Amino acid sequence: ARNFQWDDPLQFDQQLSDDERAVRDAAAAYCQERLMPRVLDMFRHEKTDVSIFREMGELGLLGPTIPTEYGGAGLSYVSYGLVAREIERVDSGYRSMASVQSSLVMVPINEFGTEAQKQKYLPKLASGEFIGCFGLTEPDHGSDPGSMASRARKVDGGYRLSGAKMWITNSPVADVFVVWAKEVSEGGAVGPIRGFILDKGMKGLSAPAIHGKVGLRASITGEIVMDEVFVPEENAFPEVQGLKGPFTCLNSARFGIAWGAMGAAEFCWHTARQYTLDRQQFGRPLAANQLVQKKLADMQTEIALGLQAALRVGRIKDEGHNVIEATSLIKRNNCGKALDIARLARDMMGGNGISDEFGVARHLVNLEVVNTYEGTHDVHALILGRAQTGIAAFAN
Ligand code: TGC
Ligand code: FAD
Repeated sequence: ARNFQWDDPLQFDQQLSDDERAVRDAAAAYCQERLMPRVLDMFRHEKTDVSIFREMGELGLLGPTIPTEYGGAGLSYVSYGLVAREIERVDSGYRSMASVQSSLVMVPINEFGTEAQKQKYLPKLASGEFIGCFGLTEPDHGSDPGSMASRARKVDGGYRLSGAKMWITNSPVADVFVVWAKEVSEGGAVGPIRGFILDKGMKGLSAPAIHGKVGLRASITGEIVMDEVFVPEENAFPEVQGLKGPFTCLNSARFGIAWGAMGAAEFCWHTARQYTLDRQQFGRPLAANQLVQKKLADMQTEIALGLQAALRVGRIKDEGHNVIEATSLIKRNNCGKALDIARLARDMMGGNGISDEFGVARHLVNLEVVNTYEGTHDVHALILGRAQTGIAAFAN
């Protein structure tokens, strides 16, 4: 019997367990029923609906990999990837809200936090009662966070944090700020990067919104401004030092983004396929043209391969092995390919492709951001280049 399914050509579905399919289906139902109807208005008017955090929290979509004793769902990385794909099938901005909370805020607290920090923050982040953000990028230090200018000056009982973080997802609505800064000893010596948990309302802490983004408009972005903010010792991560701290969070977030980008690409592919089947020009469907079919075949191929790659990396990760470079490979490939697919789909829909009503142009401008954040497309090439030549192209 022929069992070729055009929308699952490599039988991705059959490689999932029943539990994984159940997680995927629950996420898909929520995303299609609750998020999809809201996205056009929120994107068009640059609105962020914070109730989405609570809704996602109720369904266990925040911190899926965090142990259940701290309110997480205790699921595998593959399940986390499946959830990211369903959320981003609707909008990369919603996936951003969730992946920052899950990977960039809950992961470091779980990995590096004290027992008291875990008890205090994780259950409320998992339920969506607290909203979290992650401050690494600065106005003058993006791809090179190791050169950051933020400082944590050691003082009696804690630290005084000063500096500015730029392009921070969720910051204007955040209750919890995971911030990275270089420690300065009481004698004035600049030490390693350390991580701190700041609470909304701390004196000297503010988070103004950044307006006018042409992509990711349903996800609020802001700065984090720290003017001599006193952070008690109990709010510092006690042991982790150096770039390993923030990069551990990025490993998890980049993995989810590689899956999410495929969800956005699938939306664009399916929309373009249906559109070209329905739309008649020259007396027949657009889909009857060889040029159009070639584009659909290219989309199908890249998505099928990208999903297989993401699943493979997820399986290795779930076995507990190191996948740092493999994560760069799938983040770079899947975001770049998704962006190409969104552009093709936009073109295939002619003038309608430009309208936000059809969703494809929205995905296209979102994916421009997704290709840039969490390590740009080219920075991931340099990580892979270093890993195969032994030469760091970005070093002095
Ligand atoms: P390098 O010499 O490579 O490494 C310094 C130290 O860090 C360790 N390390 C890692 N540890 C764990 N995981 C990783 N992926 C690691 N990569 C490196 C490394 O072993 C070393 O440790 P040690 O003990 O020897 O000191 O550092 P470098 O400064 O040369 O790095 C260069 C480069 C380009 C690889 C790196 O800086 C980089 O990845 N830049 C990109 C920055 C980035 O991704 N920023 C993301 C900001 S967050 C964000 O965008 C959120 S958007 C989320 C959303 O809204 O969804
Ligand atoms: P730059 O580093 O200045 O790069 C500019 C260009 O130069 C890129 O094309 C890059 O590939 C290239 N380039 C840089 N170095 C090299 C090199 N050595 N060789 C060749 N080419 C190079 N950050 C956070 O910390 N937390 C967040 O929550 C967060 N959310 C974000 C949300 C949005 C909407 C956006 C747009 C960004 C967000 N970021 C966040 C920041 C994001 O991670 C950075 O924008 C990204 O790392 C790139 O840094 P940059 O913008 O400073 O660009």
